[in-house]
Amino acid sequence: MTQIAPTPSAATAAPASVIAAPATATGAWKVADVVALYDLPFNDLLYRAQQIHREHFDPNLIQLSTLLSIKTGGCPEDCSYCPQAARYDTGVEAEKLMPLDQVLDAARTAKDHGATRFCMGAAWRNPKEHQVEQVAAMVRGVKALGLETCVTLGMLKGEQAQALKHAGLDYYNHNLDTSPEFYGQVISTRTYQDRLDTLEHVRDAGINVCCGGIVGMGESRRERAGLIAQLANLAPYPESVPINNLVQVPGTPLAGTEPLDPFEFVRTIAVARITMPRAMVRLSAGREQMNEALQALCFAAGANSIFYGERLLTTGNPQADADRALLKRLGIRTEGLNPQASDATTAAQCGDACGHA
Ligand code: SAM
Ligand code: DTB
Ligand code: SF4
Repeated sequence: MTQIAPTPSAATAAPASVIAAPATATGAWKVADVVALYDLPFNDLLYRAQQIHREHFDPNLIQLSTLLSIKTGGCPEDCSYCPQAARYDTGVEAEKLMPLDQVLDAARTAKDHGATRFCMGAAWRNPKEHQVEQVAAMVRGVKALGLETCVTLGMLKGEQAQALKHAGLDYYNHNLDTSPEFYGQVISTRTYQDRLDTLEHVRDAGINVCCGGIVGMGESRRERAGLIAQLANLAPYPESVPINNLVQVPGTPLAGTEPLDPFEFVRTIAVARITMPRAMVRLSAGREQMNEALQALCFAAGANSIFYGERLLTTGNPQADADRALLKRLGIRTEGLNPQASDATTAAQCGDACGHA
């Protein structure tokens, strides 16, 4: 039975009893229940998301995560959204794996600017054994700076996940990207099950799972709900859920897609927060195309992390000083480094939103 309250008759009725938990005996979210969340009046949805957010997190604290593309372009996959797929003419040139010292320089700079998480991405279908070793060295070095580490390298085998765990990796990012129903319209070179298998290897190795998706690819609301239901029904659900708004890159098949209604993006954040209460919900790609008011709504809906720094992997992101100014106007503080970390600086533990640059 779906736990939706009857429509409140009085204008003052608080929507406290709208869906807050999966209705099935197994605790699984049905797509219909997630659609019902999406269908709530906007204010009711945000109210519920705020309540849940406040139960588990400080609503005025976010994490700054900096991304680095350690291996850019030339990817053999056909992900229709991706500027790094070799088969699309996007102007992204294929590069070799970045040397360790350059990666560590970038991580130090990110830390000096106030990031506490560093995510390294590689345009691979899957890494080879020697590449896992090279990335493991990067993980060790970045971790030694006191930063939280995340990598996204494509499909992983069980032993590869274990090697990364051994290097101290905190999170592995591998997105489901969209619902199983819409998936075939976006990617043909790997299956949904391939993605679930990689997530299982990551989970089994004891690495935190970072798994989310992209909206604005022309999917329906039901398909967005299908993605969220898949994520929320992973057992356990991911510790980290990046919600990307498609960055339309000329040359990719998805360039020219009708942009998503911005409020639908905010709804997606809210629904992710409600269905995965303790996850870090990351307002990820697409921020450069959002105005400040929209980003503020995303924080109100339960987003508690952003990518910070002028570049995502190959596309742009807001300027760091503009982000710091926005957070300051909103009274949002940024997470500090763990003081136990080997090389943590006091600057990064500053309690206000001024940034540390
Ligand atoms: N190659 C690896 C893989 O796909 O598993 C890791 C890197 S890949 C670029 C990481 C994620 O970035 C993708 O799964 C997708 O969700 C996101 N992404 C890529 N291009 C994007 C775009 N144009 N807009 C929004 N998100 C994008
Ligand atoms: C994720 O979900 N989004 C990030 C991160 N994980 C690796 C990547 C966004 C990429 C946007 C397109 C680009 O810059 O190439
Ligand atoms: Fe390759 Fe990853 Fe881009 Fe897909 S998303 S084309 S696997 S880099």
